[in-house]
Amino acid sequence: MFIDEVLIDVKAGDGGNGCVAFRREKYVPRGGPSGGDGGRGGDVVLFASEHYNTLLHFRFNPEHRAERGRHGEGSNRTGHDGASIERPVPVGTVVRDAKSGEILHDFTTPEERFLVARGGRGGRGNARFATSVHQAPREHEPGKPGEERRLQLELKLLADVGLVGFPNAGKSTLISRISAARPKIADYPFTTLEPSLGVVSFGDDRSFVVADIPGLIEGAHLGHGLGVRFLRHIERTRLLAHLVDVSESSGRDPVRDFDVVLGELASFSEALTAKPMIVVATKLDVAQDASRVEALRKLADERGLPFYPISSVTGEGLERLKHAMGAAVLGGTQAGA
Ligand SMILES: Nc1nc2c(ncn2[C@@H]2O[C@H](COP(=O)(O)OP(=O)(O)OP(=O)(O)O)[C@@H](O)[C@H]2O)c(=O)[nH]1
Ligand SMILES: [Mg+2]
Repeated sequence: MFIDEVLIDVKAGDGGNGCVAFRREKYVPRGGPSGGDGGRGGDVVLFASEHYNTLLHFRFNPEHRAERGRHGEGSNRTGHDGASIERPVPVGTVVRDAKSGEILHDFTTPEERFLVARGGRGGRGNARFATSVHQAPREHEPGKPGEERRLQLELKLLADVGLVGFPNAGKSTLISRISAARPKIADYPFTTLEPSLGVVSFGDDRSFVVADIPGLIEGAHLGHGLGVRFLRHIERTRLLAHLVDVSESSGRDPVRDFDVVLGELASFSEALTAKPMIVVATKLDVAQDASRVEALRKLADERGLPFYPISSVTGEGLERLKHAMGAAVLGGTQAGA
């Protein structure tokens, strides 16, 4: 199961209370105050881990509490600090305060750490309140409560190129041809139910990451099909590759398909439509009717978008497409190679 959004509750440990005590020893009359301070409560820390690809591990485990600080004791003994807890999140996780919606942190690199709830300070024991004119203080402080908050965790995959298009357009087939990813491929809509990533290597040891996401249909922003929530995974890409099936067997109008998908992208976020886009005509091997390909090419030309006809079956156009993607995300002069 691919879980990309969860709510969790975190609670740092409370500080331990300060203690009231007086030294009582044989032959030491009127021993001074000796109440120790409370220990500090433990923190709750999130850290980015490459071993996690989803937020699934939080699904049935939504509460995370750190240990409280122990109370201070007599003979000036300070209470032990509570142990902190650390929880892994996948790289690409955005942490929000669930109440205000404010973004608290955005995990972009492995091993990055972020404190989400600070442990409470321990209270001072009465020994700390003694002065020359106040030699038997009874003052002491309770520990401060640990921070407590509800967090919304949202995973946004970190990919360079996002594949968008209608169901059945050939997105998964393409990623399986240009990377080692092996997503499910089948001749029916909505084969892909969750996003996946593929690493594409090209040139001399250079590589970039492509995201395959579920297909979009008209009204996806209203919840039709699988909806548009997966689009969050391509929000951070630098390039969108818009795949359009130009084969006859699809029985679809490539130009109309293109505009429908564009409309769905726009209704999700204007920022998506502002991203650089390339148009990829797919299934060239079964596109006998050249007019469909040409209609799409014309549309791409009119909008100033680069156009790449391919066949994932014969391999036609794949090298060129790969290099165009690489050049767009990594820069350099590889385009059209
Ligand atoms: N002839 C031919 N068939 C292709 C080509 N690319 C994909 N197909 C076929 O088209 C069908 C759909 O391919 P997928 O890669 O699963 O399509 P998708 O865009 O990932 O579809 P969803 O996951 O449902 O959104 C499969 O039967 C593929 O074998 C191609 O270049 N030529
Ligand atoms: Mg697919």
